[in-house]
Amino acid sequence: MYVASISPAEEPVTVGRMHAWTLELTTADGEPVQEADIAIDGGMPQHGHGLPTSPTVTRNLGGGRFLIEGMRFNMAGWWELRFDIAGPVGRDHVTFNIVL
Ligand SMILES: [Cu+2]
Repeated sequence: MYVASISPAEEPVTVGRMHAWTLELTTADGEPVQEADIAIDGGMPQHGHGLPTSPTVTRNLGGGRFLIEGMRFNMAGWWELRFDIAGPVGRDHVTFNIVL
């Protein structure tokens, strides 16, 4: 239902540090999502553990952009980041894969 992209506030993303990300969301027809309830989950599929922190959306930056704070990766490897999005056109989810 949505087109989502994420970008870190700082690059490179390093292991062990807290970092912020921006999630950018539009509907499938390209309209920026102005309001949404967004839950964040994730973990390392090869290790069977979740995220070491509980990142949350801390600010709606407007224009379909949402600030996510409290993210930390405590080891190198393959991480999944899952976003559960309840917005104007319904509820959907997206998973990003990140290799550190
Ligand atoms: Cu791990």
